[in-house]
Parts: sequence; C-alpha cells; structure tokens
Amino acid sequence: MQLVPLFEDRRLAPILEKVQQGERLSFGDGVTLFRTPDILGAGYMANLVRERLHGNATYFNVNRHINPTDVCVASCRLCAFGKKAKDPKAYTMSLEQVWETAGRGWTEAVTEFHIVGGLHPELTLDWYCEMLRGLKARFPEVHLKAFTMVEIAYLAQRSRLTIVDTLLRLRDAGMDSLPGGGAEIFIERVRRIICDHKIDGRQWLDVARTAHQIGLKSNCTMLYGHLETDEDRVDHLLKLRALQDETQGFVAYIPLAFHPDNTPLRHIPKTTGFDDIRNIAVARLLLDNIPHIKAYWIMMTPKIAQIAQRFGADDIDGTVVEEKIYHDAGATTSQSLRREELFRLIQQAGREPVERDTLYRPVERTQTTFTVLV
Ligand code: V47
Repeated sequence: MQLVPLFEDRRLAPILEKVQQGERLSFGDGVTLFRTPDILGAGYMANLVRERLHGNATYFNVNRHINPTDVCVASCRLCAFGKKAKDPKAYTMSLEQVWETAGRGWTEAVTEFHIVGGLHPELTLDWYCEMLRGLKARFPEVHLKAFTMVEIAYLAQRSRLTIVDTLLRLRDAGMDSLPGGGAEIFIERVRRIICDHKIDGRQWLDVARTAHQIGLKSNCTMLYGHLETDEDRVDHLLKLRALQDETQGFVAYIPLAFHPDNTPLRHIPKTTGFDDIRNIAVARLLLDNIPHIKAYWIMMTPKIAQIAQRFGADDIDGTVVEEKIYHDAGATTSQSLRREELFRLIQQAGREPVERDTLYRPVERTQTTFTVLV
C-alpha cells in the first residue's frame, strides 16, 4: 500500500501525480515549486526521485581546488574573486607554483583537481596546455576537471581558434572534463547586470554542447539569490534540461547561492536555508535527465548540505582543501574537510557514504590509503 502524503499546498497534488508516473514537469510546475511554502511537500517529492535514482547513497570525492590566477579582464558585479592585473592584491602563479600547489598535502587518495581562474589577458592557450601536461606528468592518476565554459570561450577568442579546436587542444594536453561554473543565470535581463562581461547564456550552452559532442563530460550550475525571478530560475533549468536531452553530457547540477560580501551587489541579502533547500528540491524534480544533484558544502555549509540529502541531493562535493571564490565573497565555512569528516556528515544524515571519482565511478580504498590530506 502506498502512503499518500497530505500536502499543505494543494497545488502540489498534480505535481505528485506526475512525479509518481515519471512524467516530465512543466514550466508552470517549476514556478509553483519555487513559490510554494510547502517545502516538506516539495522535499518529499524530490526525495522520491532521489531515492529512485540513487537509493540511500550519498556521493563525495577527495579533490583539491586550484585557482592559478585571480586576474580577470571581466568585472562581473557578482564576483569578489577577480582582480585587475595592476591590483597589488592580484596574483598569478607560475607553472611551477601551480604544480607545487597541486602537490601540497597530496596523497594517493586525491582523485580530482578542480582548476578554474580569472580571464587573464596574457596567459596563452599554450601556457594552459603546458600546465595540464605538467600536472598529468606529475599526477597521472588524477582527473583534471578544468576551465568553465567562460574560460574556454575567452581562450578561443584570444587564440583565434574555434571553440572545438580550443577544447581539442586542451583535451589532448590532459583536460578530462569541465566544471559547471560561469552559467550564472541565462536570462539576458539579469545577466546584463550581474555579469555583463561574460559570454551570454546561449554561448555558454553552445560551448557546453561542443564539449559534450567531442566526448567531454561537464557539470552545470545556476547562481541564485540575486536579481532573478522564479520564472528566470525555471527558464535556466529548462534550458539545461533541453541541452541534456540533446547531449547527455552533464553529470551533475550544482545550485550556487549568491554570496554578496565584497561584491558591488553587497546590498543584496544573503539567501536563507529555506531557499537553499528549495533550490535543491526543485532542481531534482525539474532536471529529470541529469543524474546527480550536488549540495556543495562550501557554499551551503555542511549543516544545510546534510539536510539537502533528504531533499533531493545525492552528493556533497569533496575535500576541496583551498577555496577562494566563495571565501573572497564572505563564506564562513572552512576551506577544507577531511575525507573522514565528509564520511561522518553523510552517515549522520542517515545516508550511505560512497566515495566516487569525478565521473561517479565508486572508488575502492584499503584502510592504509585512508589517512589523507591536510
Ligand atoms: O563560476 C562567483 C560562482 C562559481 C560568486 O562543477 C559565486 O563540480 C556565489 O562553479 N557568490 C564557481 N557564487 C564555483 C563552481 C563550482 C563549485 C563546486 C563544484 C563545481 C563543479 C563548480 O561560483 C562561479 C560563479 O558561478 N560565483 N562569485 C559569489 N560572489
């Protein structure tokens, strides 16, 4: 006998029916889910889908972030990380410094380097290829998840190459997949205000499509909690869903809460736990073709990321080790969690921790390779 939940918001009943039948949700359903005060109703449905896909597993990985430079030609209002080249606080690592950073605290437990940075006006495509080759030579087992769609488009423009040729050059040098950043919000009205120096939404999707077409997987994101409406959020998610129908190239979706501190948009209030949880639940329900929904603990705090595991998320991200983008924008979370801490957080949320690599293949470990990092 199936228990029928009593929803506080009656508008959720037809959505539940679709979810139970495995039917695709509409634009209107998405807006209802973003507006309903019945977070438990939305969460119940998201959890149904999450458990249908992943059972009791919650995934995490052992990774390290590397940000080779914060010099950026763009001046996005959403960002506290990018700096102008002449800013005394700006930094750009040498190749040796990138390789040394990658190796700092490294153990054989690390399975991923997550590499993103500013749009540097002088670093060349050859420099980035050399960086990747050097990392592969030193850490052949580590997956290189590198460069947002925005960085790819900028490198292509500066090298006067097509997007596909730029991606092929980077792939041949060792890039294994791409992270999901830089998508922000696709709707032009808001994009023009928060990140007018970036490629537009259509171009972001085009770069992702091209990457997927040559066999590279990527993640995808949405930045919420700034100037966007509920309709803008649904529009963004449905554009990701449509591209995924075409390519099946997205592995995980990560909702990113806007952190306003130290940005020109610092007057915007921070997102609430309610909105963070809601973004996880709605994503799980609308993105029926993207396998994983990640509750990025750095962004949400470990406490909310734990709760999210009951509201649609099946991943908590990784050890991270050194994080700059969110911490420059006022994040108060720690920079790093040990493998054992991630394990405990997941267990305490009543889920089964599964260590994964970037592409969600389970990682087997013996006890001796457990003691890792920082
Ligand atoms: O691209 C920038 C966003 C992204 C701010 O693919 C900001 O596995 C909030 O993409 N407040 C970087 N967000 C983070 C990112 C990411 C993180 C974890 C995992 C993965 C993955 C990707 O953060 C940027 C931008 O969208 N961002 N500034 C800010 N002030």
